[in-house]
Amino acid sequence: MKLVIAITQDEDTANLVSNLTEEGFRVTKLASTGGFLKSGNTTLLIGVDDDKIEELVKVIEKVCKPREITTAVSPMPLVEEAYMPYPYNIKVGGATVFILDVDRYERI
Ligand code: 2BA
Repeated sequence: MKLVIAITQDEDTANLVSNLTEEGFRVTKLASTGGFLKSGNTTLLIGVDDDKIEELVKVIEKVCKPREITTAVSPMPLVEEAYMPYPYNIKVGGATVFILDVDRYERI
């Protein structure tokens, strides 16, 4: 069994959770915050049998679309004196997905 941790954009969450539950996946949704943009995103925990992983990844790929956003957050550290708000375009998502081995799974 695997535990999939998928960090997704809030805009895709409702659609993704619906698609996953319709396909028979069990999902836990957590509100999270990206460290770079300091804005909300969603972290999904999905426990899944090994033979279902590719199916799961396909659903995530289908629903979660990359978006370009404009932010004043700099990708490079700036010294305070040199700080000047400047709009940057950043491509966010579709999704950041971690796939971990599960030692043991119990539903009690
Ligand atoms: P944030 O940390 O808010 O990052 C949002 C987007 O900002 C990232 O999109 C990336 O395009 C950019 N970004 C992040 N850190 C950067 C940096 N040091 N320099 C330049 N650009 C940077 P994504 O890569 O699609 O990530 C979306 C969200 O997924 C992240 O939100 C974070 O919450 C999570 N994430 C991504 N990679 C992660 C990782 N290795 N570990 C834990 N969480 C991760």
